[in-house]
Amino acid sequence: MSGWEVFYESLTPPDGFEETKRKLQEFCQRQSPQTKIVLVTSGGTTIPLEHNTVRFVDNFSAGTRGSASAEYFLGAGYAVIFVFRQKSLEPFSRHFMGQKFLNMLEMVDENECLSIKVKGSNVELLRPILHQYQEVERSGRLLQVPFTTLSDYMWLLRAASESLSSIGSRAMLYLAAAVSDFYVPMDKMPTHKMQSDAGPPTISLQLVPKVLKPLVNMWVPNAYVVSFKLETDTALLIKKSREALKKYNHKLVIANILQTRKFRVVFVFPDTDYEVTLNDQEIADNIEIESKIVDDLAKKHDNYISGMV
Ligand code: PAZ
Repeated sequence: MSGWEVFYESLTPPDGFEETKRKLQEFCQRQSPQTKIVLVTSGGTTIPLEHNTVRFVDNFSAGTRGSASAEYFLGAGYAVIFVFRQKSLEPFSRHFMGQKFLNMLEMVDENECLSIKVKGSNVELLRPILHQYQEVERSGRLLQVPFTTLSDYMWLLRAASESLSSIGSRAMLYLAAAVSDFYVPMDKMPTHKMQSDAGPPTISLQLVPKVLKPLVNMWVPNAYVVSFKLETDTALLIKKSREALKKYNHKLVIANILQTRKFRVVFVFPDTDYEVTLNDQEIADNIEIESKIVDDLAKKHDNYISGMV
């Protein structure tokens, strides 16, 4: 068995996995024969430190990239499988997180009848979002699948990829989730909450095998696969992205730096690369970089489907 197979054997599937797998297959079969389907992964995986998990290692990702991109893919006519970290941002509802939504409302007391209204200009903000959301609900073009741990993510990624294999080149994978490179194997994890009176724990992390290889070569060999690369050291960004393309043989790496990811990414191909950016005016106008990323990718995907690349 190869490294990734041994790794999968050691992982427990998430609760309700068989039901989720059935939903994924049914979702792909239900779409019309021309519809393109994109799998968007979003948010960060956790690494449990105990079987009865009280503590875990997490990462910064809020799911902004993934949830915004999912919306733009829906706007471009795609059906979307959104595999996301539970409690991270989701398409549509992301616009109304925290107190933002409450601040859009006002109470109106008319003739002793109390009602709630959307305040003035917020109507204009809400209308297109609600409109798109309702159309997506009606057409059944969005399937949301939550994960928490690295193990959940791995099982769901494989199941979603395999469901997509039946639609060949009409499938795109847009792997924006921040997936841990390290984990604590099940057999190295204590059953119960670690106790401080046992002294400071030594936690030994192991490397997560790269599943992009089986994904590209075996699970969805005809899909348009796009991965993301996040770095904090600019000097490594393009080099590491090219190495990934060479190793896994997929179509494109979208490279970004932690601090500038909201207004600059680099599309890296085996022999070329270019920037996609927002200028000051676009930032002031609240344009999201994901709209540009998705616009560009949808064109590339069309060319790929028609055999032009
Ligand atoms: O979720 P978010 O919008 O805060 O961040 C997005 C991102 C930086 C996680 C994504 O653009 C990305 O680069 N994902 C891959 C990370 C990696 O290198 O594993």
